[in-house]
Amino acid sequence: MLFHCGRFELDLATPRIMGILNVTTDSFSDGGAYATTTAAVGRAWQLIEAGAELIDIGGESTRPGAQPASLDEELSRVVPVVEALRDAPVAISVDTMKTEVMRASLAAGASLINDVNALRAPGALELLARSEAGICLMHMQGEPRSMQHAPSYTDVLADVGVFLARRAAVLLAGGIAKERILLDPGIGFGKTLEHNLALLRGLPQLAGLGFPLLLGVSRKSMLGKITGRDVHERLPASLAAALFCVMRGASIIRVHDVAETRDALLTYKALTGDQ
Ligand code: 7PM
Repeated sequence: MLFHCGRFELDLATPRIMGILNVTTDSFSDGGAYATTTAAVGRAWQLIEAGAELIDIGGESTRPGAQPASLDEELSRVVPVVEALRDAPVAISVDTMKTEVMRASLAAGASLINDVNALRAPGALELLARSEAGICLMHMQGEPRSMQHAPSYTDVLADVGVFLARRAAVLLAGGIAKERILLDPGIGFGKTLEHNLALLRGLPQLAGLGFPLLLGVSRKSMLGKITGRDVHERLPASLAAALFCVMRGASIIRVHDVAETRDALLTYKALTGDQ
């Protein structure tokens, strides 16, 4: 299945790596290391050289408890970086919930909108319907500030699946081509460890919705709970999670550690003999 992502067409028969580029000041793992445009662009090229085929630029920390960034803050952090990368040989994705940030990012050359709020902001769907960019629809229960207070579901896999199927149907009804849509269960976004484990074990069921899956588990607190490791000591756990996600049907893996994940995926592919 070919994924249409702006000027890029990605054959997702082979799992792809999306490198994370946090340009926030309080991101939970890079702690503002790339808060200036120059530093961010330098990091993007490091990720590209390491094998990332998509770069996800996030200007608003969605850490549990994080205060929302202002529109101006988010625009000033993200747009210059997207512009500086507009001719890069990889798809530039912007991780945002704000329609105005989506608009400015698309104008600056972004090929993918990664929306943890699944295009529910006013005007977001209409904006994307007038674009060719790819779209990732992610599930989140509540909002970043409060989502981890008391997550609860009747049946987390069914509930998340229904939400994603409904959002995808709304996009299709809005004239957005199926080939532009990715689905993501939103690991860590309003979920307990048990909820996250159920979603990961149930990926084949989510893949059955008929859209490629994007998964972000890299360095997340669920891995800390399992291993007892601090956020910067979670590479082995992140690699194990990445391979598990690919084995269960994920097409795009969103990670901090691109070179290490690339080697793990190449080894996995050689061992399974899959195409
Ligand atoms: C706290 C919690 C801080 C989570 C940072 C994060 C995803 C994403 C993020 C994901 C998609 C992080 C996340 N996670 N977009 N953006 N899927 N589509 O690990 O899982 O950077 S922010």
